[in-house]
Amino acid sequence: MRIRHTLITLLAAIGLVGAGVLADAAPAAAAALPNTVVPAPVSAVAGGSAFTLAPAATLTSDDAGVGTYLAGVLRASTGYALPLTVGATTPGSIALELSGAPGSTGPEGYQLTSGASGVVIQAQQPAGLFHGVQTLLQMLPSDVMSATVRPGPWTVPGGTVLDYPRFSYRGAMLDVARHFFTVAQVERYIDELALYKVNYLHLHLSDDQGWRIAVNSWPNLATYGGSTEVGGGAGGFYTQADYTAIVAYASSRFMTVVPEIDMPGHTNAALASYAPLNCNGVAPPLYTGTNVGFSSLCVSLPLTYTFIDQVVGELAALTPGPYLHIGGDEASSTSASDYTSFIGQVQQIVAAHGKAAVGWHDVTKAPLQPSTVAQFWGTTTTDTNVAAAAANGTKVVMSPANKAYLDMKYTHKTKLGQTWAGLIEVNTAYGWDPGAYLSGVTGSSVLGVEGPLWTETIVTSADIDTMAFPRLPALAELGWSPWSTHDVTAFDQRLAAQGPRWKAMGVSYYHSPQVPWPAGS
Ligand code: NGO
Repeated sequence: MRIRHTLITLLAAIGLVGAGVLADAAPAAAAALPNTVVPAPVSAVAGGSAFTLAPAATLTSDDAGVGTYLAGVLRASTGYALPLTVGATTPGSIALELSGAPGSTGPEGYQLTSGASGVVIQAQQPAGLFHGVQTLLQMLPSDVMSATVRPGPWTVPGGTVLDYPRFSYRGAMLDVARHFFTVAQVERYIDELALYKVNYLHLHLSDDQGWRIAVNSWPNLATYGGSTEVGGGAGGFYTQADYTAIVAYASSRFMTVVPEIDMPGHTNAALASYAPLNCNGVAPPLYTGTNVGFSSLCVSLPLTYTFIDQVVGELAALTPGPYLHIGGDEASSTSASDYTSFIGQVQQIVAAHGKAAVGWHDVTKAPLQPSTVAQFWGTTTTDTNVAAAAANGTKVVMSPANKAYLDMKYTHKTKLGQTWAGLIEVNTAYGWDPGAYLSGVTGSSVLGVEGPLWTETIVTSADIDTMAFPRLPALAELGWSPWSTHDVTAFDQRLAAQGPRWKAMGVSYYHSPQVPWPAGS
């Protein structure tokens, strides 16, 4: 106990006990997860001396982008010069190396070693360095996330972290159709997601209330179909240059954009923009309410497929990632046979443009191509169509609405959000195993996890932050961390360490009573 107390006193002296590092370590144990890191690493062994970043410290990196990212964060909060050398042969005080990583780290993992002389992060790919950098930032005091100079000291506990993801797909969805969000707002969310090793950003680009991406061959979609939003506001749309900027920004954070054009339902904005797309040739009015299920593309019309081919063609050409999301949810104005025929044709169009289709799990009612991915958004733990598809080889992204929907209220008192799938407190969002949740959809059938944020009630970046934090980190942890690390008490402690970081960054978050937030955060 005395050793433990001495250690805690030491850590308190360097300002880390507030953030919880090692505070719960067993007295003599070498192996202890740093209590500050979300998602929990595969292994974290404490040991050796701590490292303190000095004013004269230097940075080296084998990847210019990741080095520049780290330098940007550290220079802002420490005020140190931190000169960066790319491709140096002698390691700097913090060295990011694309060599020496154990094979187990794979394409996204890393090994971080911290000792008196410095910190070394080794990875096989730049993505691994980036994820290692996020871990390093979470091992530093929370003030490191401040945009203005703070006093420090900037100490990292000594030890070794070995880490890599459980699932290859760790996503977040932002609905930019119900309310439009600017490029800057999307980039802000990307930056927040990147802290938790999220690697897919799914953009819900079209719905009944708005069409948000310029399509050159069908210009009215954006200029007219994008001219409003839920509640009747002005809406907006991304030019193709805007979309390309988002894709590039996401890529700089090792995040792949998955664009969604929802169809055959959720298409009122498109049907309102072009009368000939309607079975009766009459364009309906724009829609600013929140009902679902009333619109459908005209499945029997040849023009429908010309339209989809051109829209998908332009979007696929702008999208470097492998996936294009076709929606497919809540097509209650489309007959079952029309739906099957439609999903069959759309999969072929998407494949012809070199992408794999993703669809909300409703698409499992139709025969699926081997490359098509289903995104489960149900509220039950059994779904015979999804299970049958999985048995047939379909990969599934898990977004159960009663666990993963970031637009559900936390409690009845939450001002924003909806309740149709239930109330989702942070421990509810954390309390399920994506690899064993849905009957018949286990193991290698599960591609990963995604937290969708629908925006019927979400208007500002502060609204996004309040609904995503702290639940998004819970989902990110389910996607990244091995199930063996799953422990709600330990998770809540590690989550608590994020509070002061969000405060330092100006991120609004829900102060869940389930989490022991440090005083003042
Ligand atoms: C459903 C519906 C969306 C709503 C959302 C609100 C899916 C896949 N379709 O999820 O249109 O915005 O619920 O929670």
